[in-house]
Amino acid sequence: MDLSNADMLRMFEQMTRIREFDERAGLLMEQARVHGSVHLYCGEEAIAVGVCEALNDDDYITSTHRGHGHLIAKGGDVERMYAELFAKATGYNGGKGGSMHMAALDLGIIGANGIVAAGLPIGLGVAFASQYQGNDRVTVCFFGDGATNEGAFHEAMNMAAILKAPMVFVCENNGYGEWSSAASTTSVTDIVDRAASYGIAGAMVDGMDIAAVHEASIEAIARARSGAGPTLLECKTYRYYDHVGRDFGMLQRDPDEIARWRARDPIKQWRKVLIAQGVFDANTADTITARIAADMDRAIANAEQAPDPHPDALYEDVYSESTV
Ligand SMILES: Cc1ncc(C[n+]2csc(CCOP(=O)(O)OP(=O)(O)O)c2C)c(N)n1
Ligand SMILES: [Mg+2]
Repeated sequence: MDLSNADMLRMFEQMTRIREFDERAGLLMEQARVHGSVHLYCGEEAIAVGVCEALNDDDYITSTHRGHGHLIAKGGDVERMYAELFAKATGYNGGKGGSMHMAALDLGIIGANGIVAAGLPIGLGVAFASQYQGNDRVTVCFFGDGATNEGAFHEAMNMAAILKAPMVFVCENNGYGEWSSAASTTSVTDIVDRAASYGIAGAMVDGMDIAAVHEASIEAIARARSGAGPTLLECKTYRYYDHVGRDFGMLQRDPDEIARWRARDPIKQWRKVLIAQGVFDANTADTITARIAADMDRAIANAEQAPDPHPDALYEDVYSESTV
């Protein structure tokens, strides 16, 4: 893997941006300043950034209910994202979608999705369209371990294998679906084992190690782009906070388990690598983090003051079909 200093720095900045965005999103939910719930990506940043750094700008992603990290990694503008949480007209969906439905088609972001595993068949459709149109775009579907127990996962995997669809299935295995452990709901320990039953390539990586995620993504994306078919990429990771918000009080997780994973924090690990390689020193790293934190505070202030959607917008972007 050939990463320039600029690449490594951008990856650090993007992970930090996601962390700072979601720490604040959790706080805004607790303060009841944003509408609806937010599912925080803290702890999982290396996956979104490691994968999206390997994509071209015109490639596609589908996301999940825990989608802020994917959107930022694919180039999402944080002020427009906060505006969407505040239900403002300047939000990505004009304030009508909220956290779980943000989409930015011009960035190749087909959409977050509140329906677990729904992004897989949608992504398959997008990948099929690319294949049909003869362009070389790749589609990445992000989803959790829980999603792999849904019928939609299995149907999409099978059909993607048959079509040799240009896509990569990225499973973020954080060990939990809502408040249930994967061990109590999922028949395999390693989700990657499910790739074999569809005859597609599989790879498993440490999702806390951005270099490992990135390297595996480059290989899987190249396979998809060359017409050799999809890959199931399992990234072992951990959700620092509760299923919804920071502390919903629904799950008593073992504090040692949380501490063990936090000790392997993806941003801290990458920061150490960059310092060791002379990309920056500790002071510069802190300055960058402080700058990004200040950017977030500014984005929140601007987004919160943005105009509400005009009542006339109620019927825009709405589709319904009548047979009457
Ligand atoms: C089809 C469907 N079933 C159930 C739910 C409720 N639900 C929301 S998130 C979630 C857990 C998903 O777990 P996982 O796929 O591992 O993602 P994670 O939250 O861990 O990132 C469930 C069951 C839903 N939104 N959609
Ligand atoms: Mg999970």
